[in-house]
Amino acid sequence: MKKILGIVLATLVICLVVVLISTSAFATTAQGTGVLNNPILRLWNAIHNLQGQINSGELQALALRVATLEGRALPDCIIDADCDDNDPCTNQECNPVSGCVFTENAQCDDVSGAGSSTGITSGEVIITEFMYNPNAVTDTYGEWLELYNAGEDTVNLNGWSIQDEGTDSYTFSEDLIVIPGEYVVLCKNTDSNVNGGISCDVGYSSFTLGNTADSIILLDGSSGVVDQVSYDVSTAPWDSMDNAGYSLQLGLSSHDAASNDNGGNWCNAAVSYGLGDYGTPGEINSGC
Ligand SMILES: [Ca+2]
Ligand SMILES: [Ca+2]
Ligand SMILES: [Ca+2]
Ligand SMILES: [Ca+2]
Repeated sequence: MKKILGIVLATLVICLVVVLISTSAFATTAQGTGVLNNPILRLWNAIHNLQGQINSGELQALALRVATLEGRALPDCIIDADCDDNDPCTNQECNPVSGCVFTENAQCDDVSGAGSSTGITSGEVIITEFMYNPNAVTDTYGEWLELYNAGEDTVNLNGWSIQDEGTDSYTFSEDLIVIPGEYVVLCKNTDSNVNGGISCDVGYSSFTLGNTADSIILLDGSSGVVDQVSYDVSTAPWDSMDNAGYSLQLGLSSHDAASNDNGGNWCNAAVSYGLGDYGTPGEINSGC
């Protein structure tokens, strides 16, 4: 029995020594010769050296030498490591041979609109609320409108536009991703210090909401009409909602592009924001 215990104990001691030798404390070449006999230590040092080369840029120099030997140019991204195409729908990486490689990511699966390669022309983005006649600040500062993604596809509003029946027109020139069930707020002025206290997702210009009658027409990147709302607060049923400082909001049971054509499905907001005007910019409507 004592012999067995002795053998077990000796085995444990040997294992402990091997583990100690394999730790970073021993993984140096400070033994004078610079050469290590122990294969485990050599492997350990090789890994550490490779790590150091990657960090120091020596890997780039190595890639350049390989490229030169193969008679091809070194991809630019090896030098400056910048492959960003500013497309939120792709991930990018630098391949040392072929250069920048872009792959579509899950963020924009089934995205419709600009920047998409899925071919979907429009989602069900609808107009759900708008402040046509603010009271706390002037119209130039305080007009805004709210869109809602009532569909099942994520949408990128880059390239989309808003128009009226006249000459007002604004085209969005930056990515604005709207996932299903999400609201976005478009503002005449995006500075919450002067726009009445609204947090905006994007600003627009060259587009004004008339204080009596007007239209909001939402077009996708292919100029297809996604939604339209036309209002006239001088006639029924809109006239009952003609109150300065109150947004016009779509009833919660009417959140589709056809139902919002009917003024009877709209009402004044009942919740105040910022400096005291009423509306729920970027949030679920307060109900009609
Ligand atoms: Ca106005
Ligand atoms: Ca207008
Ligand atoms: Ca409509
Ligand atoms: Ca709202």
